[in-house]
Amino acid sequence: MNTATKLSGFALGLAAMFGTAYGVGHLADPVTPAADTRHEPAGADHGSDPHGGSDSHGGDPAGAAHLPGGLLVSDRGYTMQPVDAPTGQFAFRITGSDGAPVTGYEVAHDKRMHLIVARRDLSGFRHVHPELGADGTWRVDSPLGGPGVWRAFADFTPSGGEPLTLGVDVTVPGQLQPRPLPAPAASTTVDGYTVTLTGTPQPGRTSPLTLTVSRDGKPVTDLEPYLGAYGHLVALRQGDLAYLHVHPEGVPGDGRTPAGPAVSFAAEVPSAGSYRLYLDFRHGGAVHTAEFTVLAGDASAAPASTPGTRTTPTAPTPTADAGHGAPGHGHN
Ligand SMILES: [Cu+2]
Repeated sequence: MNTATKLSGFALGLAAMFGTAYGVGHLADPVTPAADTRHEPAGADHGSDPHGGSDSHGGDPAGAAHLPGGLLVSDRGYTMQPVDAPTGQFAFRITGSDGAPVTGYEVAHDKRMHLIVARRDLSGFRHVHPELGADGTWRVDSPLGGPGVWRAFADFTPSGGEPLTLGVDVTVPGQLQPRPLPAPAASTTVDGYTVTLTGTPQPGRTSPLTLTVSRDGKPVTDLEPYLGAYGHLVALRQGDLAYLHVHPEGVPGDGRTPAGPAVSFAAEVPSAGSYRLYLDFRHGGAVHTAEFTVLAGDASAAPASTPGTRTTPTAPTPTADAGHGAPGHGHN
């Protein structure tokens, strides 16, 4: 058996054992092509290691039911599969438990499919709406903004089913320039608008978050409905990009929800830590995205801020760890 075959077989074994890590380990390889060689000593240990903890990390169905959205590429029988697309496009399918592409979807927030992408350093957020082909393939002008490993989230509801968010890693080749996560701030600007955040998310309970929009020092009171609301808020957790779609309070035209300047949300985050919030709002006929970093819960509990190191070619060890599944797995 040549080395390449052996390593490839080992990688497949890892993928089978740590199904949820497959997307990271597999798709990170083009960015860090040397990663496979680092598996070899680990693989040699693997055979003699009783490896007692591994079962608790692999595909626990009860555990998956309690996970935040977007961490799994396959859940409840549905799987997100990127497919080849012409340059400049992004295409994927959702397959069902029979392996066939799903073609029936419910409309939620005005659309049958919400595709959200962010690079793994939490930069480059985009929220777009692909078109469904008769063969079950979703296509859209590529929202992937530059080199790196991106997380693509499909937020959808299959016909007759429950809402589901699947996530898959997609690699854009090229020289990666990781960006540090911006520091927490209560105010940000985008496209000439100033957006101010009040409220702090608290783990395990619903917390009010209010975003207030102004322009040139004046409150904006004529926000335009976008996807059935005056704002859409997505939160991504630093470290694993757990996905939270936060629902606004009230809907346009209900007689009590103002068209700005404040848009209110009820947010519940799954843990303390750093999150990046992305508010989509519509004004002047265009959709704008305001971004914030927030610390949820006890700030001291936040993980060390080392964004980008996992996908930096010069920092191979963390990337190799990512391919081995959950931190603390102990596979050394
Ligand atoms: Cu959407």
